[in-house]
Amino acid sequence: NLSLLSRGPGNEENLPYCPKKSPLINGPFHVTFPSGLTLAEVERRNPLVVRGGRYRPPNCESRHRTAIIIPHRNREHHLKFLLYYLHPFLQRQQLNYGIYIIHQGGNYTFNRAKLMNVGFREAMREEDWDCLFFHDVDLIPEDDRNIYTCDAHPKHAAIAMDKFGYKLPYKMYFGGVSALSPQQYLRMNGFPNNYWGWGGEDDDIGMRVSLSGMLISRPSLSIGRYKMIKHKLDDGNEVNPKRFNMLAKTRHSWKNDGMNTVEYEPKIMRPPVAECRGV
Ligand code: UD2
Ligand code: MN
Repeated sequence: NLSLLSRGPGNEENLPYCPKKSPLINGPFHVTFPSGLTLAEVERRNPLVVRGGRYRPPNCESRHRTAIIIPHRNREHHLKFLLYYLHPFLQRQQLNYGIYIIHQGGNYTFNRAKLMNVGFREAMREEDWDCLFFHDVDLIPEDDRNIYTCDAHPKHAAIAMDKFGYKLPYKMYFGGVSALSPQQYLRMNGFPNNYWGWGGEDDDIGMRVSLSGMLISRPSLSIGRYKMIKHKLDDGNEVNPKRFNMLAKTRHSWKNDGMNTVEYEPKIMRPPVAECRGV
């Protein structure tokens, strides 16, 4: 019995598959930032989320296993709002999901793309995810028809953002929120490890997609809509002056820098259930 097997140990119920299209999808919703929101409130609103930010639909076997990878440092305020919207959003899509906050320790210059490689490795170590969403902490989706599953080609999901007037800023843009299957991610050797500070890494990633012979898939402009929480450039994430020189070399460097060279010292935080439910 396949549905029983795929549910894994500890879940003996034999549930039917969820419908191909979730009946809980509502379409556009209005994003606001309620004052006084706490993580405890996010937890209270998502009682079925368990340790490690994991969820599976209670009444059917999901057809999709999606990991959300969020690069993070000193953005607790944004993280709270993202989780407030993202948990219910993913639950309405009837996904089997896990949210991984990949926190960069210390004060050294921030490295968004390398954190994604770390997230990929740690998430895949834990579960055989069939899709990974690489998600800025400050981007809130505004339409739940923007389904968090993977396509036949790497997907750029954040196509229409308020900060760019809900238009794609340029054709090769791949920043904000993107989604790749493990096979797609490894085919392009993951993301670069050596972009320290702000900028350039998203274009490097976009170039890797085409250098490895893949196309970019996108939702429609009316569905791939996001609101970005307004912010300044963070301390420790100064603009990277080397970004243009580095981008000029990507076609030669991508095979020698990425998932095959990522090194880091992991420190996995797993607070007790009561503290981390909803995170
Ligand atoms: C743009 C891109 C982003 C990335 C960045 C250049 C959009 C919406 N996003 O974002 O994908 O390519 O340019 O690097 O255009 N972060 C922290 N702590 C920090 C610094 C960054 O958590 O101190 C994380 C966080 O998830 C944040 C992301 O890195 O959303 C990108 O950094 P940003 O939001 O400061 O950059 P932004 O908005 O210009
Ligand atoms: Mn931002």
